[in-house]
Amino acid sequence: MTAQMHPGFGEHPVDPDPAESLEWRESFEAVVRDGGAQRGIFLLRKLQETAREIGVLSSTQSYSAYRNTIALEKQGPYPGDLALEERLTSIMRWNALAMVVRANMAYGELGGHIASYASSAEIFETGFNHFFRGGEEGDLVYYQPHSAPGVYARAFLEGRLTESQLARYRQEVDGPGLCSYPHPWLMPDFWQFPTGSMGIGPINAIYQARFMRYLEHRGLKDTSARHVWGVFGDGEMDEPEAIGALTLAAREGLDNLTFIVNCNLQRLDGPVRGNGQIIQELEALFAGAGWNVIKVLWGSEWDALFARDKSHVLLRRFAETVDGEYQNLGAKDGDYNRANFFQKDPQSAALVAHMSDAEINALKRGGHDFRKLHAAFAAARAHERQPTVILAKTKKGYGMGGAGESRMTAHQAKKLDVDALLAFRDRFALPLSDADTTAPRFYKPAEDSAEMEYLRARRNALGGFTPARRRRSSTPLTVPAPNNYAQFALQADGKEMSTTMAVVRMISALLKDRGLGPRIVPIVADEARTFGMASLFRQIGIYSPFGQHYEPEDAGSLLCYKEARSGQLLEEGITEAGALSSWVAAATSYSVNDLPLLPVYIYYSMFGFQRVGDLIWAAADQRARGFLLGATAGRTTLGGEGLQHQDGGSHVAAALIPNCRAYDPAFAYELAVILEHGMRRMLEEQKDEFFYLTVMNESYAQPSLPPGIEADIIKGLYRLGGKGDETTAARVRLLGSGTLLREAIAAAELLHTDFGIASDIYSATSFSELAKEARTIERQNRLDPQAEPVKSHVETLLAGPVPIVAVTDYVRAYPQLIAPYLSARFTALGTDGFGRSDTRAALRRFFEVDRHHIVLAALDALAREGLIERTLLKDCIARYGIDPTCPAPWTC
Ligand SMILES: Cc1ncc(C[n+]2csc(CCOP(=O)(O)OP(=O)(O)O)c2C)c(N)n1
Ligand SMILES: [Mg+2]
Repeated sequence: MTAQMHPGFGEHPVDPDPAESLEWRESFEAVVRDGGAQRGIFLLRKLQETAREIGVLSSTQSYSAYRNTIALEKQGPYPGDLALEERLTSIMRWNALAMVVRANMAYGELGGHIASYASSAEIFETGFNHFFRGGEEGDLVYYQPHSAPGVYARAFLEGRLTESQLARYRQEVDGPGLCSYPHPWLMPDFWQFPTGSMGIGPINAIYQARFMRYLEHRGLKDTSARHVWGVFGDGEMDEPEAIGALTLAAREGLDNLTFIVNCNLQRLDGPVRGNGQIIQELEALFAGAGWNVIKVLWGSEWDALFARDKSHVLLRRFAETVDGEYQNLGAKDGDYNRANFFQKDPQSAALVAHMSDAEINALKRGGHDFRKLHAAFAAARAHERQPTVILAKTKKGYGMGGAGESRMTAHQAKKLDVDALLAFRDRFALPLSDADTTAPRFYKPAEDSAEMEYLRARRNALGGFTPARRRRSSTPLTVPAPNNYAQFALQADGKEMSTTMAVVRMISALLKDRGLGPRIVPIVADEARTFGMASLFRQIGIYSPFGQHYEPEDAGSLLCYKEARSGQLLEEGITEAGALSSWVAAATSYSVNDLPLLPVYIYYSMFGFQRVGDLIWAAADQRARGFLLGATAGRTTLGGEGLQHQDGGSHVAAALIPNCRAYDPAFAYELAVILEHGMRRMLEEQKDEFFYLTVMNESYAQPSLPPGIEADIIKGLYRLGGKGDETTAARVRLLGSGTLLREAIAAAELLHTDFGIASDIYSATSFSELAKEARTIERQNRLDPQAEPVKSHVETLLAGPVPIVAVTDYVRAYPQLIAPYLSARFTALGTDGFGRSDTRAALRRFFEVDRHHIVLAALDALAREGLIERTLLKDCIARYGIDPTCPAPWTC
């Protein structure tokens, strides 16, 4: 090892004076022998202090030696039947492998992973046999996604999945197949947590554990017995989400949380840290974040070697070995390991001199050793006041031999040839004939075999099977009547307010409802004041597991910053990913806890679908029910904030999520109608959908709800009124959503007074809802050619040839969602391009979505239809001072 290698974990510079080093080491050992460990630690601390004082050390080393954290003498006796568990694990391994191989023998395109579960089988089985509690109040386990075949293999033995389901792994379309990764949407009775997109599992697990505490502290549910486990990959830990919330878990003392990171040292393409040591790096990271770290690096076979290694040569050799080399050693045989690991140092060579190559080969990594794993899991479960991470060192593709074990290409291996299948069978002593092995057939021991009885007994002792998911809550929530919380909006009588103010007022009122109030979970990411929610601080309190250990600066004020153990508001700080994770924990509580809740997360709409869109996609997969409120929405309505804040796209992104129902209401009464509808759908009818509502901070006169339009508001479009003579030929239809509806109304006025053109005005509360229904009906008509074609709401309401101009504060793609269903000329105006800071009026002029540009677009449409002279456009440009030489907004 040279000093030129990449600095960091695994670095071990050449010792310039070994004799002097030895003297230091011997005197330290002598001190500890005579004065005890405490004395040794004291001296080390003093040395560190001195080193810092004289400037040779800037910080302390934040990781420990490369060995198991739990010493042999602390390991405790093994409480299970090792032989049976090993046999069961071999069977799981086999069935998981057979599932992938069979699918890919039939259809090479299906894919799947063998090597990941092969490396984590012992980790999973330790959990399943001893720790993961099942049943209604069981533990919550976040499974590494591409180890799903192992979870299916177990469910097969448990009698929860059939052989034909296993045979349909990754073939879901025509029958009860098994999905690739954990997807509650696709297997709603089985998977609880979607983890397929790396990083989402870890952050969701942390906030789930935190949410368990929230429920407990608020007196909503006793969750004290529930533990949250997450099995993740070492490569996955590079995802910012995976590690972004570690400090929260430590800060809030989440000892109900354990991560097990399967450190097989590899990810998809190659080693996670070829030139370093991922385990040491993760130890430093987790320990630094305040976690309890347990390393499980070496199997029991090493114990005897460690006992004889008085000079700690093994630890030195481990420290010198980088992960790329560990992987290579893992792929090779005992003789290679002897030559390239042990014989690098005469002392370590001597340690294994008496061992055969086969015995060296059999020195396992800790993550494949039930005894070591069990000790670590038990220690994690018993540990108090901190979350625990178990760093388990394994081999990727363990047991796959030349077909994958520690191989660079292990992750991609999906097929095994005949010899590899036979070798796997032999290595794990599976009772399969050659024909059954090469088929390959699934294997299930007889129901009355010792293995099956053991498996069932263990699950019984742990309260039932896992994973298992509840579809509906047993007691749905009742939604209060709107006059209890939204009267001011329904009968607004022209009062001025913004839709943000309106929604906050409705939520504040709902919070006071006896039944629903306590079940509302308001969530903010450090923007409560922005949205006028500061009064909630005192009204419901900010959740803090520690209460409030200080007198707030504003104590005594009506808006004072009150933290409380029973606080209801989740004030997440500046982490949209964290806030979204809290939202999903609350939004799936109907299933996870049989306790329906109504989470309302209000945030800067730009930092939602765009910033944490993948977390929202996962929430949709998880069948979340709740409200996402995209506040300060729209690219021109949020005046001064500029390019990174002004949202012109979230409605397009929301439209891509099948069970997301998104609305861009203009008026407070629209909002009230949608809020009520959403609550009924999610809480009373228990529909697995969630609502995205954009709300704005522009204050304007709010009309009262006209009679009879509630259903159309929900469908996405209603006629608000008209301007001018009903019978004029030169007539347009103006559609607007959100605050831009008001520009459409103003444009109708101008068209009438300045050009004598009549118009109909429509409020489009949701282009995505309109499009969703229209495409459903389009398809229905296509598939039922005998029947008279049915018309969708948008086709009915906007029938005929009168030109249509639609304007929103979003990009044109949003209103264009309805274009295919219209027979009239359709013009969409929108805010395509980068935002910038200025006044609303200036921005609307810039993006050409103000009343003048709407008039111009209407005249253009009418001229193209031959209904007016084109010269009117020139008049319009001149009259309103429109600069035709301006570059297109999306080019500047
Ligand atoms: C966000 C995201 N990026 C990429 C992938 C594709 N992917 C799936 S598994 C994998 C490698 C995982 O390595 P690691 O976390 O170390 O798990 P191992 O299989 O080694 O246990 C990758 C890149 C993904 N699923 N999600
Ligand atoms: Mg890995």
